[in-house]
Formats: sequence, structure tokens, C-alpha cells
Amino acid sequence: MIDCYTWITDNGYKPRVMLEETGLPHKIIPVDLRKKAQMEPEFMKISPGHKIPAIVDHDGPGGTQVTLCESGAILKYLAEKSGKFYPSDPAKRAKVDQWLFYGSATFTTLAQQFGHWTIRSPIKAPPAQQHYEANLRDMLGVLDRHLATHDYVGGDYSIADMTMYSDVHIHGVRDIGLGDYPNVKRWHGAIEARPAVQRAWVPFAS
Ligand SMILES: N[C@@H](CCC(=O)N[C@@H](CS)C(=O)NCC(=O)O)C(=O)O
Repeated sequence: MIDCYTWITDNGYKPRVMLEETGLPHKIIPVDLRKKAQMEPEFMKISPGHKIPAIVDHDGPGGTQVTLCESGAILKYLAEKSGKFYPSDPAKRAKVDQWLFYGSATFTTLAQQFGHWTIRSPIKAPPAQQHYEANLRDMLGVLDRHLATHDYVGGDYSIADMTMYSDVHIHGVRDIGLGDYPNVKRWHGAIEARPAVQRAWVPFAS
């Protein structure tokens, strides 16, 4: 059984999608960021940087208990555990890693800044808004050019798509619009239609 500590945010949906896609037995444990639950000492033993998502796998390799934070590391762990959504061929795996790291280190990180400065911050700072909107549009352009010749970012549907989907779904679709990015739009539609993605993208009861 895998305990998945998460919340209704871009990063929070990533392991939920993977757990639904793989069918690995799991329990969702909400960590209410509005109440600063991520700062609880017990949670910070699992995620020292007080960030969701995090997992505890009670049936890790060799019967060990594995605690893990960082969405990219969690997606890789679940892919290796399940043998799904991560190619075994080393060259193909390296390309999935490239997009997985781009997604979790670059795309989501900058998209979060867009979300902060453009959507959530009560302080309006036009230079920051313009900067992060330009960043987000640039990244959507990067993705669009790549997807012009690829069905999914790493070849077949994989954990690299899962890491990129969240911020495209939230900020690309809702805040920017995908009209200028037809290949991203096609890719987003294909992922959004997946039953596992629909099961994962449900809010918690409040
Ligand atoms: N690099 C981390 C970022 C995780 C992250 O930014 N989590 C946010 C929610 S999306 C969070 O928990 N924020 C609460 C805090 O920093 O105290 C990952 O990919 O998992």
C-alpha cells in the first residue's frame, strides 16, 4: 500500500494520475496547504522541504518502507515499481528523463511563478506578470514545436507527459488559452480524455 500525501495543486495531481494509471494500491491523504498542514513535524519527516506531493510505500524494494518527496522522483519510483509508462530501452528512457526533468524543474517551477504573480498575488507587479507570462508562452511554444512531430513528449505516453500536463491544464488552458498552440491542444485533449486522468483530477471534499 502506498500512502500519497497531496493537495489540489499542479504538483499534487501528478502522482495521483500515475497511481490511477498504474492501478497500484494506494491511499490519498490530503495535506491542506491552506491550513499549513505541510509544516506539521510528522509530515516534514517525509518531506523535509514541507512540500507536497510525498509518498510512503509500505511495500518498497525488499520489503522496506520508502518515503519520498519531489514529484519527479515519485513518478520515476512508481514507474520503476510498476514497470509502466517508462521505457526500458536506455536511449528512450533518457529522453523521457529529459522531458521529466524539464517538466518538473523548469515548466512547473516557472508556471507556478506565473500563477503567483498573475493569478493569486493581491499585489499587482506588472513587470513580474509580463516576465512570467512571457516565460509560460515560451514554454508552450517549446512544447508545441516538439509535439508537432511527436504524439507524446517522450515517444509513447509516459511519466514525462504526466509531469507537464498539470500546468498546461491549469494555466495553459484556463489562463492563456491553447489557440496559438495547436499541437499542445491535441496532446492535452488526448491526455484529458484518459479515464485514469479523469479519476485523478477530482478535488477533495472540503
Ligand atoms: N519541486 C517540487 C515542488 C513541489 C511544490 O511546489 N509543492 C507546493 C504545492 S504545488 C507546496 O507543497 N507548497 C507548500 C510549501 O512550500 O510550503 C516537486 O516537484 O514536487
